[in-house]
Amino acid sequence: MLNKNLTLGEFIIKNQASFKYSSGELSSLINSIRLAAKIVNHEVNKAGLVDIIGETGGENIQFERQQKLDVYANEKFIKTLINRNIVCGIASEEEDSFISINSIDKNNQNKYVVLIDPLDGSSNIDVNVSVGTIFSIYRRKSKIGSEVELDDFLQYGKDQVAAGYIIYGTSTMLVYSTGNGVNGFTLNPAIGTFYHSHSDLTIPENGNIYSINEGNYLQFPQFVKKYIKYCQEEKNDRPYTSRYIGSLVSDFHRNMIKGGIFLYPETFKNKKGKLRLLYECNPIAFICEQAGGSATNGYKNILDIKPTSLHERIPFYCGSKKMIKDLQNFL
Ligand code: AHM
Ligand code: MG
Repeated sequence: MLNKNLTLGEFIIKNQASFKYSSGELSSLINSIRLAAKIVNHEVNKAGLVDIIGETGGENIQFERQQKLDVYANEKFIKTLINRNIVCGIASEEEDSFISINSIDKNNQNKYVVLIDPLDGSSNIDVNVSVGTIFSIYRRKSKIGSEVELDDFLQYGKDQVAAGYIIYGTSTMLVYSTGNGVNGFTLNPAIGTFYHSHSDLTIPENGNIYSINEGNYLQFPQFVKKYIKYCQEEKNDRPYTSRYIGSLVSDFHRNMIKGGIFLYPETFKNKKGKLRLLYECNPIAFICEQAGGSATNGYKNILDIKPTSLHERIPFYCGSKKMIKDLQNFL
């Protein structure tokens, strides 16, 4: 049951024992993400006020323009995780390669690696649209105390020990799961505290929202085109509506609460899809499945796909179970 006075810090302590590798390390990790989230939130909220918006002029590994707040969020999350001596490796959408903490601190004995998209949807910042942070946590596979290896990051999504996101929206929320359901926490900005606001979040089995960038319609695979037409047909049992923010965390969060499907197929421009398996699709798919929904690349469950490189992209469809099934019927 929801105790509305419970803070995220208290929730983490209370639920530590239910986590199968309960040693306190994962709790500290989530606590450090909570801290970085507050710092980034403070900066994102005043983005319209200070001269921080704009491009750095640099390009990240995917050759996209970086916004200054991307860089800021990337730095804050990485610094917080390193300073708190909580992880053994970090991979970020904004970094070309992963960071091995043992190359900084030879005595590091930590077990977890974190993969992070520090500020997703950042092209939306300068028009005051919600953006988000997405994170994914795994236990390392290589020997504790040694340098982390690429394989520590290229794990199946189903092996995530925790995943979540922060949505910097009309209110700021942190939503996460350690594999025992999904819980949401809303920030009271006046006192800087996240309160437990959404207990055991579940996505409706069926929904009426479809979210896709229809500007790319002509480039979509046939089954997606057919599905969109199916959603647009006027039938009483199919009262669909289209909602697309262009900010994955916000689009997914709305669909999880209301029931819906999010689609990002391959296009001529992005032949393998646009979204990244490790930083975006896996953590969102983990939350989606924990909430009772499903996530696929069309053919295979996202969480069952073996990653082959850090910045790999894939087509991504996720949301209410029945809607994913309907989509797959057109394959
Ligand atoms: P980003 O990681 O460069 O911010 O891009 C990811 C974002 C997602 O948040 C969103 O779902 C998608 O890109 C929108 O792409 P498009 O503008 O092509 O519809
Ligand atoms: Mg992103």
